[in-house]
Amino acid sequence: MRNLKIDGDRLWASLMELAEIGATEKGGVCRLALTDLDRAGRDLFVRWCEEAGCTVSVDGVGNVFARRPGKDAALPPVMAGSHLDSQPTGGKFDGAYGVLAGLEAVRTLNDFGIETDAPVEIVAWTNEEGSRFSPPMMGSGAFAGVFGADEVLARPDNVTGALLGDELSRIGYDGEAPVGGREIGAYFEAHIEQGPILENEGRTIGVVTGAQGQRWYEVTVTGQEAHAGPTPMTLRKDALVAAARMIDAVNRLGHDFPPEACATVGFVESSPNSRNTIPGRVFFTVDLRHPDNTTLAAMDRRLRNDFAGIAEAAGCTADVVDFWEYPATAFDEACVSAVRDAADQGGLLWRDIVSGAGHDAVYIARIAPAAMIFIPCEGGISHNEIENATREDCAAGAQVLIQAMLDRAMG
Ligand code: HGY
Ligand code: MN
Ligand code: MN
Repeated sequence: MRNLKIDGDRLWASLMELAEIGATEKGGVCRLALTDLDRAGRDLFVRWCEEAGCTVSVDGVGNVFARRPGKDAALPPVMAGSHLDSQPTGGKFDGAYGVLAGLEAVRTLNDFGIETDAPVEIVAWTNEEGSRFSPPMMGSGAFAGVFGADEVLARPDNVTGALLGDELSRIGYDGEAPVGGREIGAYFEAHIEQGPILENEGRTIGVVTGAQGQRWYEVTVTGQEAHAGPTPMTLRKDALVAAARMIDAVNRLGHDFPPEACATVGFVESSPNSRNTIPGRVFFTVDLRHPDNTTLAAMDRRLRNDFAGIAEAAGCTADVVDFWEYPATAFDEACVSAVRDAADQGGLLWRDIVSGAGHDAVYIARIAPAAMIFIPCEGGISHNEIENATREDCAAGAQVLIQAMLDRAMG
């Protein structure tokens, strides 16, 4: 099994063909979850899987599974996958790479006529990004029992209010298969690093040992609308000024817990958004991350204290809602070792790394042995249309993926 070579050109061609769906002018993709473009990406993936001889099923929250039979159907499948939805200004590789690297593994097993002991499954999870519908990782979260399926189906589009379940049936991916409740032998997810470490160190493979914890908040700052002209500066309750100071405090919080802490405000709505009315209400989101749970809790306390002081000084109130969180997560040591061994077999330069981003593997790790494989991305840039990876690194990551999968799927 050591000399199974994946076809890097075939993988690259599939990546570039998928990237045409939702292609943006700057070379990225916009395939927001459950839009017509997400449907088109799913349809292409399903066609490719069926052409590769897989049996495709869709579960009640739209997760797509492509199953390649093994000698023993009773064995839990070895699974590889990621997500097909993207950020609004996303790139060609985030998510798509992990799904198509899984497909390339199946295509390669077919090329060599390999029959694995355990079945192999490729999966595309619904709404990993959490951009259109929040929180992220909903498909894998429902499969792992973190969210109820009905809870997921009832989530509204953050802008239009359209329900996830309605959008799922509109695009025809409201599947019949049960959501979760079945054993997975092992789960591997190949992904671009989305950070600068591998590229800076000239390494090809990141052996992902786990992922940092995240805490998401929804904040509503309430002041008082008033006329921009006759209202003296000293009498104002300007919700946007208070929010601006809080946003700056979030950034300072990230800098104050170096070197790993991350703190971001990515979504802001001000109302009434009129040029000559003092804003009375501002809604914004906060994303805090850290690999150590104790430090993440300290960041949480600091955030609440900062916001309370800023709101009071501005004559406003701040309602801070805990929206979503998961603790720092460690991956399965046997799966992580399988990735390390595969990278060694390939003579690739690798290093252990903790994921700064969230991934479906984090939730699947709660119900099955799971690990991830990172490859570098140019400048460490992701969630950006210029996101880029090389054909060679994509092939190297897929080669590590198939070897790690075989390590778990053969006897
Ligand atoms: O936000 C994340 O870490 C991932 O891209 N959903
Ligand atoms: Mn991703
Ligand atoms: Mn992403």
